[in-house]
Amino acid sequence: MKYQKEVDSFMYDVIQHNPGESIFHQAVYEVAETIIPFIIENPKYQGKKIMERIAEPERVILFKIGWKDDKGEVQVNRGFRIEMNSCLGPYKGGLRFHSSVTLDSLKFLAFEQVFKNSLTTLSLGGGKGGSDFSPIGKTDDEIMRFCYAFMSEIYKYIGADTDIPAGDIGVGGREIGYLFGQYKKLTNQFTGVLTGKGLEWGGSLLRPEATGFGVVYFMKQMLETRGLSLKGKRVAVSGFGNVSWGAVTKATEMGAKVITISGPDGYIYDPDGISGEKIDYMLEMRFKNTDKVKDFADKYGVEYIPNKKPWEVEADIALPCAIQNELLKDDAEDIIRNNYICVAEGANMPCTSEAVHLFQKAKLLYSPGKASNAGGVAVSGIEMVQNASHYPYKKEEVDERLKGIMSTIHSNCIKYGKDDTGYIDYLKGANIAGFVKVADAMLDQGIV
Ligand code: 2IT
Repeated sequence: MKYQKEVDSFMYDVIQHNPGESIFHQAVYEVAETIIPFIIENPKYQGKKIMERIAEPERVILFKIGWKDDKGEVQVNRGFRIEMNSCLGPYKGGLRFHSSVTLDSLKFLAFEQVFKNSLTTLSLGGGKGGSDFSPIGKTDDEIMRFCYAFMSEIYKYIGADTDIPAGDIGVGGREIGYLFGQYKKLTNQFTGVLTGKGLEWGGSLLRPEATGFGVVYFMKQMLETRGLSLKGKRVAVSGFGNVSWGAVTKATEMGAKVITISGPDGYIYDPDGISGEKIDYMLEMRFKNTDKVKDFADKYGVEYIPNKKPWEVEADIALPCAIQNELLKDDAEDIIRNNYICVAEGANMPCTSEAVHLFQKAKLLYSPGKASNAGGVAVSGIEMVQNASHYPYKKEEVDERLKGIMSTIHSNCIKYGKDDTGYIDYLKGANIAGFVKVADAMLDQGIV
């Protein structure tokens, strides 16, 4: 690759400066591969250490969370909020409650969020937070006590114009409710400090669906670049949480057939397509605090394949909607061998760098999460607008705005990512389009 030496030299410093943070290194590398060459070819962005500054969080808050479980035993968890970049607006990004949460994984997510939020066209900086607390196997009371303990520390740093958390893995409407209740109690303020709120108390219509719907709107446009439509296409989805649920709902509604969902325990194969009551059951599973998709197979008598991933089935479209680095080189080889047309990321960085390079080499339609899953944070931005104006939008209004934003992101990916042969490198396009806005704002705001 042209400028490989410059990319390597940049990465050498990032790795020295952030030892042991391999997921963060991976996310920065995936951006550096396209942005370092872009900076070299655009003198305006040189000499200001812009990428070095974007890769450095503006602030990291790390704290202890003590709480008691139902047996009265003391539990200790670690809480984080990474305030990554506020050039475009207040820090914005979800909270993840999952056993895999570390400073490393949240720095990767916060870094991705900066580019994603820039792509949404809204005024949103980037941040991310969470805890290594796992809701799996916990009772509702335990989750409530944990959320209160988490908020008792983090409330000092967040605010409707400062830093606005939302949900992510392990944090849905229930958790946002407990977090909001505690914020209100501690500050005596009812403000739009969190998004993903309940509809009756400041939430936006379609926020729960937004990430998955956005993925499908984006994927539809990807197919259209090749003159294809979604109708009748077989879609393999991974995960069974919020993003998967939204994606399954919208893909089915638009005439595609979703034939898999998955969990860490394996995947289910439903050749007739997941629809109707089965989609609603995905929502119910969340309240069981389980991460086993087998439960779905048991209930509906569909095939369950333990310890395997969906990509071994024959399908047309892959939507990885579970977690980072779930789709490895071998899986990418399965996808290419099975002649999939399109891979659109619903999760954040679910495909490893090796997998992404294989897709690009095979000229598959491939989009990174920062582009295709930006619908979630985009509707969070729309929730903030509704909160600030104290005026709720209708469902159709939110849906139109979401469609418009996904379409703008798609156009921007083409603008910066289409090569001479007509192939659209969505990763390159998303990186450059996201970078330009942030970099221009940083140049305007000086060295702070
Ligand atoms: O990864 C993501 O974009 C999210 N978890 C949503 C963040 C938000 O602030 O709505």
